[in-house]
Amino acid sequence: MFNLILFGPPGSGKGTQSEKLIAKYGLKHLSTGDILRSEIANHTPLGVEAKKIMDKGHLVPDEVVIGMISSALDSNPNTNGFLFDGFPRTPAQAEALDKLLELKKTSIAAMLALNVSEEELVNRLMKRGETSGRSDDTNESVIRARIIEYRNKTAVVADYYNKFDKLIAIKGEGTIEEIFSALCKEIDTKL
Ligand code: B4P
Repeated sequence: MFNLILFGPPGSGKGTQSEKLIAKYGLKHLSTGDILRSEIANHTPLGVEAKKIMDKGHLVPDEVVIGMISSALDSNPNTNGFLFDGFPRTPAQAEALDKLLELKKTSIAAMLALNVSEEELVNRLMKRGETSGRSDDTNESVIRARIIEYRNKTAVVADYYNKFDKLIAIKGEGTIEEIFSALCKEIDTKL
């Protein structure tokens, strides 16, 4: 199995680039944000609790997202590999992911980290909020809270993968195609 993490702050292009990467490399896309939004849309008890947290721009508790990823891994035994999008977002999630992959006798090949300035992040998310219907994209103070949460709890996850020499930084500003080719160039060296 060939497993990648697409990493970066909210609005850095993870969801956008994931769609293109899974099509090119035949990986299974696992986005914790998408799984949570599907729980919300289905009004499950998990979704009702998650919505309250996401609407404040905060992170959902580790045990909830780790449980979601564990079941998603079990449900896809025959995949070529996984593309993790928006996960792991804390060091505890990163450690749990390593253990889950070890049980499946596989590991992370690389973490691709998209770097984007804070003003560009806010602009992109406000723009998406005009059409997406996502309640966490329409209010600038919630968007800023998500960026602060990223700085305080998530940015450090890059150091975790850097220790294992798996971190690859990518410029996340430019056209979607330019960023996609920069990502592919790096991924191709790992195949
Ligand atoms: P996510 O769903 O992961 O969403 P996100 O961080 O907002 O970024 P996303 O990937 O969707 O956006 P993209 O950058 O592609 O998280 C949402 C919430 O769920 C979190 O705040 C948290 O509460 C919760 N959550 C999720 N995972 C969790 C976890 N593991 N632990 C705890 N809580 C968790 O795109 C943004 C916009 O930019 C788009 O409109 C796109 O069109 C545009 N764009 C993309 N590339 C561009 C480019 N090159 N130029 C211009 N615009 C571009």
